[in-house]
Order: sequence, then structure tokens, then C-alpha cells
Amino acid sequence: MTTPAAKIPVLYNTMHHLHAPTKEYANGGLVDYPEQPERANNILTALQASGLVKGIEVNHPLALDIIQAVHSPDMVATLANISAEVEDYFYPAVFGVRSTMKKLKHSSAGRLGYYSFDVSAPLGKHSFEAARMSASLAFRGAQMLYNDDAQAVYALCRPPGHHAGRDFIGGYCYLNNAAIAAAYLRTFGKVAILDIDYHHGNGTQHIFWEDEKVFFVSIHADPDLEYPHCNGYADEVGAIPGTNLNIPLPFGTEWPRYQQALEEALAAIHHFAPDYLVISLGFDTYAHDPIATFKLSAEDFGTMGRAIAALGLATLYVQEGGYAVKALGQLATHFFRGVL
Ligand code: Q9C
Ligand code: ZN
Repeated sequence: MTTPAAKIPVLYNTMHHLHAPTKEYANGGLVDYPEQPERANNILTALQASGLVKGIEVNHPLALDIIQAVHSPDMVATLANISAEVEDYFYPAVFGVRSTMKKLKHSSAGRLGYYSFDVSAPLGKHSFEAARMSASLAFRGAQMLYNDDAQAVYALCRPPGHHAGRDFIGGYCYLNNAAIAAAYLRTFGKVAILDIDYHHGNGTQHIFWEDEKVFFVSIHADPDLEYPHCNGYADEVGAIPGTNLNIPLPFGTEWPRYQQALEEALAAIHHFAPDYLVISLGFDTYAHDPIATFKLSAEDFGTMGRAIAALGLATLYVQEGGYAVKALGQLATHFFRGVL
């Protein structure tokens, strides 16, 4: 066995265990919540066994003003307050038309409904703390890139973040980890975000819609058929056209077509010439993912990692989705072996 030249720092924490909803509402009934603590555990265990990474535990809760650079202060306060109040997981169920919901003060149902776009981000007693720590990993990773500590850093975030916008949550996401990292890096130069989760990163797109220094690119299942449905179409090109690129793909997409989309995305990023690259890394494009339809193999993730790293940019990898829980360690190992 040869020793790799440099190990990839993987930032993690164990606080995420305290955020563990057991059920989500899907297709007319309750099903097991796919976004489980074991996801992050399996990835960390496999990567540490692979010798590819250097684990760094981060236990520093992120300062609220850093979160508020990306999220509405009232939303952050609402999440923190409701989280602290609840006993069991609290699910939003009333999604008022925002323009008619102006007098919300007391009810958690109204306040959480105001900031939610679906029922898949319930708030438990430790959900806010866990989300804040998850964001802290991404932020620390961004600092490490800025300080030139490494060319590639992996933030093993849980809960994920890319469905959370400036003032909305949903899709298992509360705080947008990748966006918080990108907003920090943006103060030092141009940033590209490449979202390769199976689902469109509607939250990240929302946050940087008007920002010409941040180029958001997403490859995902066609929202006409797939979650999050309301965004991710190819004609969404940013407030300043050319600052947002969506590449929707059909159900059942296999590697050759996916690779084409990836090459298109990487060429666009190369053309934008960013100082930093943030990857929203989802493993739910895997053929055996229980909630998705794409057909990528474990080996394809290695090819993907290699292609992204070949851009030669300082890159922060931020964990998003991926629900084939037992396979995630293997997928991450293939991916980061490709990166190295
Ligand atoms: N049948 C991420 O991958 N569930 N979130 C939709 C529709 C929400 C996925 C249920 C899927 C959210 C980070
Ligand atoms: Zn996803």
C-alpha cells in the first residue's frame, strides 16, 4: 500500500445524533425518516478506515451573526425558540400564503409554517443546535481554505442544508451550510457552488440569486417530476443572467448522460474562473438510493471526484443528501479517492 501524498481534512461532530426525527410524511402516509444519524457515522467510519482523510472534530457553535449573513434573523430566532420549547418533533402543517400571514406572534404552528415550505424539516429539542453545529463545520472548512491549510476540505454536515433559503426551511434542511461557507469565501473573491445532490438546491439558488460574485450550478432530477418541484428549471438563470445554471436531467439518468452534464457544469465553472469552489455533495444519485431514480455506480463517484478535483481549485466539499445508508461509506471512499 502506498501512502497518499496529502490527506483530506474531514470536519465532523457528534452533536448531530441529537437530531433524529423518526418519521416523515410521504405519499399519503408516514414512512421512516431517511435522513438518519447513521449516514454520517458510516461515512466517517469508512473514510477513516480508508486512510484518505484526517479527521478533525469541531465542537464550536457558529456565531449567530455569521448565520444571519445568509438567513433572516427572525427565521433563525424562530428556529432556535421553537426548538428549545418542544418536547417531541414538531412538524409544520399550515403553510399560509405569506402575504396574508403578518400577525404571527405566539403559535409555533403559525411561526414554523411561515418559514417552512414542506413537512420534511421537523424541529426537535436539539435540532437547532445540531443545525448550527453542522453549519459550523462548513464555516470552519471555508476558513481552512482561506488560510490555505488545505486545497480540499470535507465538511461532514448533518443535517444537510441546500433546501434552506434565506427565509425558508424544508427537505431535511434548516441552515444552508454550503451557502454560509460560500458567503464567507465571497468576501475574498469569486465563488462557484456546484450542487451534485440528486435534488435541486433551491435554497442555495434563492440565497445567491442576485449575487454576481457567486455562480450557482446544479445538476439534478427534473423538478417537473421530482422534489422540490418549484425550482430547478433550466430557464432560471439568475437575476443577472448567467449567474445561475440549472441542468435538470430525466428520471433514471445513467452515467454517460450524467457525465455530459458534469462536463458542461465544470466547463461553465472553469469559464467563470472562481477563487473558491464549494461542492454540495449528495450521494442520492446512487443507483440504489431509496428515494431517488438516477443510476450511478460506486465507481462513478470516483470518476466524479477526479473530474471535480481536476479543475485545480481550492474546494470545500459539503455533505448534503444520500440515503442508501449502508452504502454511503463506500460511496464517499470512492469519491474522495477520486479527489486525491
Ligand atoms: N415523496 C436532500 O436530499 N422528501 N433532501 C420528499 C416526496 C423530501 C431531500 C418526499 C426529500 C428531501 C438534502
Ligand atoms: Zn437530495
